[in-house]
Amino acid sequence: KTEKTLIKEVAAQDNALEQFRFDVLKGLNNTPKKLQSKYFYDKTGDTLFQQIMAMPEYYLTNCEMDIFQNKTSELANIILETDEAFDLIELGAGDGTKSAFLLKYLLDQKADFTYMPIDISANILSVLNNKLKADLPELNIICLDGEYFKMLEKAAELSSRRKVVLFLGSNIGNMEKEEALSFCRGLNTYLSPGDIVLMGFDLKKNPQIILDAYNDKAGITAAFNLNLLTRINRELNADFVVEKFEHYQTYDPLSGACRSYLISLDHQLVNIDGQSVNFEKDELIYMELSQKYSLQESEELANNSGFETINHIMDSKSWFTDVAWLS
Ligand code: AVJ
Repeated sequence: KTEKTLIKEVAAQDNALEQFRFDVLKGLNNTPKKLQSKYFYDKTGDTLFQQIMAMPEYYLTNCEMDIFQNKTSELANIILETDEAFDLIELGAGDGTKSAFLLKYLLDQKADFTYMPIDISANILSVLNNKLKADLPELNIICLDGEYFKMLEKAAELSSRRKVVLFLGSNIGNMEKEEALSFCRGLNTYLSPGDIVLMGFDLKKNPQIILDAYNDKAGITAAFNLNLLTRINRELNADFVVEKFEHYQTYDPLSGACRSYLISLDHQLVNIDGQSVNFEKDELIYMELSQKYSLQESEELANNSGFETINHIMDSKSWFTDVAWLS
């Protein structure tokens, strides 16, 4: 590495920390108070999310695994409709457990492609990279660590071939519906006619099943939310007493919005990087949205952002769907 690229990376890190500080202080000075769930994923957060994916209540991963394991050829046929070489860009790749099935299948078919996983966590990308280097040594892989659109831009610079974009796991659910719409419109501007998006939607279903997935008995989801306070303590020199906050989860079956909050159990003052933030007793911090969709709502999202729905593949329970869109 040249000295120049090293300096750039340090600057990018400083920038990320400065952005984190700005977003946290802005969010906690807002009414109602809120924090962004994209900040859940530090090293501990990555591990907690892997534990969530392994919980019996968190059906999402099992459902999408069912699709990637048992309907691999259907997924691959959408991508291999033309035999032109392509770049496979994955937004929010995480540890890539599901995508690995598709990657292996594509390699077995001798498809010519480069895999470009994008994630906000450099930690989970290195986990992914090590795993794929060992399991699929013949795979071409370029890891991109950062925010979706910044890294999409990088990917677009690096790629001159047709693009297939994976956005799995119901990551889209973390966006409010209007945000999801502008996100999909933005995504489409990076694509050319004929490019493909595969997007994972968690479907509306028995509301109790959804609530249970985000309100597990073992308290892992609670720990996942509370860990952001610990991260703020460490990285922003703050003094949250984590025990003085409690996780609270809601699901509204009419709108499909599943939301998590932290409740302040006392009146308390928290110091963040020299600034004091007041919490009333019972005051909430809004933490995360995990939006659920009907199949029809997913199609409306496609239509309103200039995509054509070409296929959708469901798990055996019809709880989750991976939808294929054509740009
Ligand atoms: C990674 C955004 C898909 O919203 O279901 C899991 C994160 N939060 N349990 C989701 C999450 C609480 C997850 N996504």
